Amino acid sequence: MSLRRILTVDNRADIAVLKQVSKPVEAVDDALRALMDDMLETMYAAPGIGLAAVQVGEPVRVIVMDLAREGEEKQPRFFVNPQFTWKSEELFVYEEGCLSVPEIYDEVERPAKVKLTYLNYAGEKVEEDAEGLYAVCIQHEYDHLEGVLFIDHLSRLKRERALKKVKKDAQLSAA
Ligand code: K1U
Ligand code: ZN
Repeated sequence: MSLRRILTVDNRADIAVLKQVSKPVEAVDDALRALMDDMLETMYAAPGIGLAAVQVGEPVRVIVMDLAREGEEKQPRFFVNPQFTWKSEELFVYEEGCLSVPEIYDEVERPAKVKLTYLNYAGEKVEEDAEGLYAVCIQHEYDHLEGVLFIDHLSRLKRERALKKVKKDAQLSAA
């Protein structure tokens, strides 16, 4: 397993990759499992609760997640080719963050509950209901597969302020 670099929005080349629509996975094989292992290690190290493959420069439809709290046993989850089959009309607001938009947190409103299908680490089809943080996180990560960042849900003013801050922070930490 190895740690991968997480692409961030202070870098123009990284933005071009993050804006891509990720391609469907054709087979859940050992090469894909190696990518998922690297993503999980990278997510734990960041630390984060979710990560999409495009965030490590691989525009394929793969997500990893672990919503276990500190001190709880790890609960890694792997999603290949996820699809939503239903979204509630009821909405839920949550203050989101993103490893590709470091140190920016803001409220995003999304459907409170979703139903989804995906292939797991073994390549088996899973159908699941999600609510609470699980629903928030899977929708945030699914957005990455479509080239959408959580700041794209904010007003133009807030998005531009966020991008400016991320760039300034990156310059300061490089100096
Ligand atoms: O960049 C990402 O997609 C990961 C992101 C996932 C996420 C967070 C909050 C709402 C929706 C989606 C993160 O993990 S940001 C970091 C974070 O939330 C966190 C880090 C350590 C402990 C607890 C949370
Ligand atoms: Zn994100």
